[in-house]
Amino acid sequence: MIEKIERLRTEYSNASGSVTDLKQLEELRLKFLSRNGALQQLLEEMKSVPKEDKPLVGKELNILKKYIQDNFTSLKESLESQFASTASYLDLSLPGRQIEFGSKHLLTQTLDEIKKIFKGFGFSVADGPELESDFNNFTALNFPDDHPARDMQDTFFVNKNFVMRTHTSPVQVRLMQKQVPPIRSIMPGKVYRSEAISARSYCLFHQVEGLYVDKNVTFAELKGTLVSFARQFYATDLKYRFRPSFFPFTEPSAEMDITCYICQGNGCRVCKGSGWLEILGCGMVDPNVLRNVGYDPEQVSGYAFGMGIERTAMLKYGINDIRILFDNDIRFLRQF
Ligand code: 2NM
Repeated sequence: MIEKIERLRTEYSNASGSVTDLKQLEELRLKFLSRNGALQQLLEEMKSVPKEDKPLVGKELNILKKYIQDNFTSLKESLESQFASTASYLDLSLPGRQIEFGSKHLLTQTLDEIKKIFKGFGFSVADGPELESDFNNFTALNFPDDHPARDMQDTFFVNKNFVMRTHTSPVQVRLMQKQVPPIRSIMPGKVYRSEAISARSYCLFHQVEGLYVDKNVTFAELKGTLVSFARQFYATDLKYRFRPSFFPFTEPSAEMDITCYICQGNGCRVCKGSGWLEILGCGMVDPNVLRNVGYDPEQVSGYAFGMGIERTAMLKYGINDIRILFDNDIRFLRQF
């Protein structure tokens, strides 16, 4: 029996010495330490050892058992820590991970396209701060003191005299204040409105506004420019109409509609049965605005227009919820 114990010790010692990975470790466990393993078998044989030999054999068996268990535990720990480090997992034959390329957000793509068209008409691109004075955002633009847009419910007031701009028109005010006509610029950027968030409106969105001020600028030029824009941006063969409207900063003012791209003007869900889609607002710059920036309305005139970029992208690509443009869900973004 003592001999068997010695043999198992040697056998285990040789076997454990050649274990180099976790799979071999498991084989070692099965062979020596499991319920049917060699150690257990030897322990069972204790039953048949003569009574007088039991103390000695038992002692030797216990020493062997402790040796095997301790050795196995430390071997397991060292192998596990070794394989937990990445270096030992480095498999140079694995195929490389594919690098994901980003792309421009749909809003950026839409804005780029709008900019490109207006640059083609000779417009430059200007920008300005998102935090604006109440004067630049409202007063200079001919908003009366009691205009509802000044209401706390529509505008984010930072303090009594400063607001998060509610449109990009203040950039035009700044431009006119520091430059003499001719001015021919578009102003893209973020604007803020304190509105309930829904499928159609968000507290932040993007606008492009445009301005042309010079001697003898007419409404006919406004129409010509915007119709050319719409034909390049939406469809070459579209029909359009200008509906009278009202803005504090323009007189006369209009909204431009194009025939619905879904139903070709027959009436559908997107155009709410009318056959028309509203794409932008526009008008002749109000003489009061020209005066407020130091121009003489007897000498110069101008036209201006504005469109929401989210709305424009939604119209062009048939998107029915504005919030999806701000979610940054790549399943959506990848489609464009
Ligand atoms: C619009 C619609 C119509 C506009 C007017 C001016 C300014 F500064 F010249 F008076 N800037 N933008 C304007 C006119 C904006 O957006 C729907």
